[in-house]
Amino acid sequence: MCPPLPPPPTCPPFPPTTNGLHYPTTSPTVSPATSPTQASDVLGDVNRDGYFDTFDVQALKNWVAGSSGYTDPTSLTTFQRQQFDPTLDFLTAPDDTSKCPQGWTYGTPCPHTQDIVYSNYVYANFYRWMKLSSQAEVDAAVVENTEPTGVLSFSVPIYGKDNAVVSDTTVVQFEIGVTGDNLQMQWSVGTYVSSSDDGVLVTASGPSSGVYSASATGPTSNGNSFVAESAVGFVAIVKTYDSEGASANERVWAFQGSTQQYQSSYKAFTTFELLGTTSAPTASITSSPITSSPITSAPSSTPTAAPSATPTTSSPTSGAPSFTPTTAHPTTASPTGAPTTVSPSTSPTTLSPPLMRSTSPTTFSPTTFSPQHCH
Ligand SMILES: [Ca+2]
Repeated sequence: MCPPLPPPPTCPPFPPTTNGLHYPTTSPTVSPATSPTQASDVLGDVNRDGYFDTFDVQALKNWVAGSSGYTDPTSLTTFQRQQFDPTLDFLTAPDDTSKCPQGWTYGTPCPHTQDIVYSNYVYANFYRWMKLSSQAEVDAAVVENTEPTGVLSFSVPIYGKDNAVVSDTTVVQFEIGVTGDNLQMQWSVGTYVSSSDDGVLVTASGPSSGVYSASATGPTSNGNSFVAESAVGFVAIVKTYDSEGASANERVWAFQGSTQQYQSSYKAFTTFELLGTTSAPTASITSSPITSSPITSAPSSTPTAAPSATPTTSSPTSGAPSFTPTTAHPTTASPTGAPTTVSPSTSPTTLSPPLMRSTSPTTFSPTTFSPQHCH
């Protein structure tokens, strides 16, 4: 049986300070600015007390659970709400909104379970903050590609849990979803690692003021120009090491997904249009047809439609033949007046002239008289 608890101490009006300063005894006379400046924004500071610590992880849990006092984020700053989502999938909305807490009506960025885990892992120094807060910022800073023969550049700002630059325990790699000749782009900043399941992998240089970067020019096989490609994916992979220089599966995170991360699959953080030349055709023109036989069948010997019993025109288009000649006279010219032979023939065409007389003379019977004066 425990002894009864002693009575609680009488609390002073304010808790004691640890830095020797004294709390004010009167209320401030000037209201704070309604929109805190960006300079006061601390990565991971969900409860906006100026620090990132386990209270922020707990606050994030409360928001995901919808605990009392953690259901209406409208009074929070935009930056504060972005700290709900350290995996940055609010930059690929509406993907993020599908993960909002049940009944959440405040849109993206949404707090969800993966963000609690991520925040906790940053606190444990396994993960890092990637400091990007808008699609415009992503478009402006992550990828730059000005012309086919120009430089293709990538850069992301990465910070540790205390919002400071970490250089000795962090490796940042970029996975660029190019294909073909572009896999052989020439890296002038950063170190080529290998081709990957979904493109090419390069270890970024840096950090310089927290920014890790890599740059490349086009492949030599295409005359140092890139080959034009659309919707090329960009993935940033952040890998950390402990003080012994060891890493582990749970120290690798890909924004938004890569087979380089344990049990993850490729998902671009952003995509871009790679300016470039058009590559030459990969196959030469063939002179013979692609198919060995015509693609249409031989014509049928029978028509597909039966002839109609009724003509489509009511009468023939040409008139019936005329019974009367169209010309009144023969078309041949009149005979000429001159004989066509030069001289008459010496040989009559008939052997003898036609007889003018009858071959049988007309006979007359003489008149007979009786002798009367014969002496
Ligand atoms: Ca905090």
